[in-house]
Amino acid sequence: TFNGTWKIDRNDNYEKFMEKMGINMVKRKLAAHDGLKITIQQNGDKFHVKESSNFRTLEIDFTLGVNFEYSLADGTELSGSWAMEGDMMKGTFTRKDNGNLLTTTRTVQNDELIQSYSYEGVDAKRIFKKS
Ligand code: MYR
Repeated sequence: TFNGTWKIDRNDNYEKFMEKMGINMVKRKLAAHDGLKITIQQNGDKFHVKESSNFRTLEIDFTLGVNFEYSLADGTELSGSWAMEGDMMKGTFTRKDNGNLLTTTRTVQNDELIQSYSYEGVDAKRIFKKS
């Protein structure tokens, strides 16, 4: 279901979310149009994710239920893991700088990948189309 290359189509409340994350206005404006593309390859409980945007290109490997480190484009470091709950990926990450929780989910609905984010009571979504 998740396998393939997904290109950002639209955002929902993403600017408010980034504001809550403490990202300044200039960076928020750039990040709202980051052209994010993610390629997901799932093999059992192992994932390989290629991420590319106007900011950077990187590749991430993780295993469901196993903690790993991930840095946001602005350098903010997270530590946490993904788990599968039914057809949904659920990520639980902690910011290393302040210990706050960031949760995220991924689902595929009507050929779209919907990633939700939640931080300190602010929810956002980024919606991707298969490319
Ligand atoms: C991946 O599966 O793509 C790698 C791990 C993702 C970790 C969680 C991503 C949270 C990103 C939040 C973006 C917030 C920007 C302010």
